[in-house]
Amino acid sequence: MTIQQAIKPKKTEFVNNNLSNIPWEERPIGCKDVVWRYSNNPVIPRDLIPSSNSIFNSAVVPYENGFAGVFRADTIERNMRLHRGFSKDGINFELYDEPIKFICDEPEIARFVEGYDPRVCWLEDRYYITWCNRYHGPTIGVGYTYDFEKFYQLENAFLPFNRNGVLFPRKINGKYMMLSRPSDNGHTPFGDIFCSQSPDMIHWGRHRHVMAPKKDKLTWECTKIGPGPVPIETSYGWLLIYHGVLTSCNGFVYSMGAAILDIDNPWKVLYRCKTYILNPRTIYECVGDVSNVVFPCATLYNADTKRIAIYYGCADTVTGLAFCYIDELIEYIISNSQL
Ligand code: BMA
Repeated sequence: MTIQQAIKPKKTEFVNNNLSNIPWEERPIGCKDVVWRYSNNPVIPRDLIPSSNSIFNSAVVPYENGFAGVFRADTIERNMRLHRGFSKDGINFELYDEPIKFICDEPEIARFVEGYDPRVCWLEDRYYITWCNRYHGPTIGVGYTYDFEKFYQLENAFLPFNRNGVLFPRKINGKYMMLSRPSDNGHTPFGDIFCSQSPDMIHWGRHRHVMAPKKDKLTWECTKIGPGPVPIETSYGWLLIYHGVLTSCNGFVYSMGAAILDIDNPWKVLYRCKTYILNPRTIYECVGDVSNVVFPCATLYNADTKRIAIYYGCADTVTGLAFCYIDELIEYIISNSQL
């Protein structure tokens, strides 16, 4: 099977319908924050599987009667690998110790096995996975699964160097669309978000600039920004949760921010919240392999209850959960917007 054949849609019996029991905890009494943390964080400890040094920056989606995910686990040799896992409640996870092995008929693509910072997007009939894939430097790997058992790998979306590939959950104007953050081969002291289009998930072009860091003064997002979870479609536009980075005298500080993008032209930013919505404050966000990092990679959204659960990496070590109400978050973004 060639990569081109592999993307032909197949019938799937798996339905992405379980949003009723997303993890949830009400805002603590006295807390006024628009986003609040799960009281029992972290939900995924660093050593959940025998091979892991750390499990963070990971993606969870509804699957069958519970949840499934693709998880970034760095090994005790400090290799970066993607693992699959399942959960009944979105809080207690079982991960496979064996890393995901993508089925790929292109040896030139298949021979690179390093992967990190996955996002998972239900799109049309399958779960697409995008991740930071090493190919002569970081770039965006693209693959898919129907069942979280077999995983298929497509072509890399872009030339190196690029990180944080995030798909929109439906075609827009007949095209697949992906946000990403062109980078360098190291720890990248810069970075804007771009939006690219594709007719077939293989060929990506029509690149449009979305947002730059706010460099004019020292803000929480003055060094670089990158898209986080798959955007959520709302009547105001696409709700984008993203990360923004400040360079302090102690190094990078990664916070979580939010913006609303135009529904048909998602490179147009309608609202952009000038404050962060979550920043590193707890011990598990401030102390770890890389201190002072909150890095959102997935949300679960229940449109009936208007609840959002956000999965985010904490200090490049463990995985945390945070919560918000979508209406409150949108109101917060709009009333604190500064483009
Ligand atoms: C970024 C990525 C993330 C990581 C973050 C903080 O460049 O590599 O995986 O969480 O740095 O170290």
